[in-house]
Amino acid sequence: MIDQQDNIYATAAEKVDDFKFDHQVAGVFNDMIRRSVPGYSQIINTIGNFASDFVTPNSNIYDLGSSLGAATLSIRRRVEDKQCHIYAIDNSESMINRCRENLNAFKSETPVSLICSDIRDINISNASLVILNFTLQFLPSVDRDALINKIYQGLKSGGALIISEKLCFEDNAIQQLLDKHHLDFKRSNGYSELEISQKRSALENVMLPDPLTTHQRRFQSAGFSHFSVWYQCFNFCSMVAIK
Ligand code: GEK
Repeated sequence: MIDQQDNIYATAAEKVDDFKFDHQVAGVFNDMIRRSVPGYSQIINTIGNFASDFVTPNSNIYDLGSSLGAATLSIRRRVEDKQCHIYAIDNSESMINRCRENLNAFKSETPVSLICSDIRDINISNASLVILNFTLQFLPSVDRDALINKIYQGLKSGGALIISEKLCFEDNAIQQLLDKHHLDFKRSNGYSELEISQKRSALENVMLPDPLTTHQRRFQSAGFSHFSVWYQCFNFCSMVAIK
């Protein structure tokens, strides 16, 4: 598939609407996420490596908020001999349609069910690996504990949740410092000041990052035995929690 360049916010809008994962975003998503999220490629690649660590034969794998299927593809390559079933779930029909094209571009023996649904409405069972790669931050805050609890209940003992998020910081000096470096990262990837500020307005009410302490509290109260940050660059991090 042709990787279109993200210039959605390049021209000044009279009013910036709330961000939506619509047809326009799905068309440029690959470029958008790589130029906006430091470490994205490394995280996707490492999710595949985690699959080698955690996926057990005849188990289920869930990619929640799968977008164009980058994590699903990274995992699928590593589990061909495990008779697993991958569930890739996203509530954006545009994302699901493009994801289907991406998955069909590669041959595989591992079945993938692509489901257009809200991740709050799906069942999780017999899971050895669950991925929430930059998805939880888009859920209303009040629904986040319940989702992490549901994931814990659906995981097999020894199974893992990999969750990547933008973080916010209780310490204002750290918040400002890491935010500044993230903005520099976006500038260095060719985003203009206008694009940066309009995208920021669009996301303001839609993407609400938690501090690390909230994630840790959630893992603990869900019952996870082990959890740690395994990657951080500026205000973006990825964590692993093991049942
Ligand atoms: C990747 N994981 O490339 N139910 C289902 N899907 C949802 C919901 C919901 N309630 N809320 C948001 N989404 C991907 C990147 S992007 C992250 C994930 C970002 C979906 C939404 O449609 C979008 O595709 C995805 O979650 C978030 O590894 O854009 O920063």
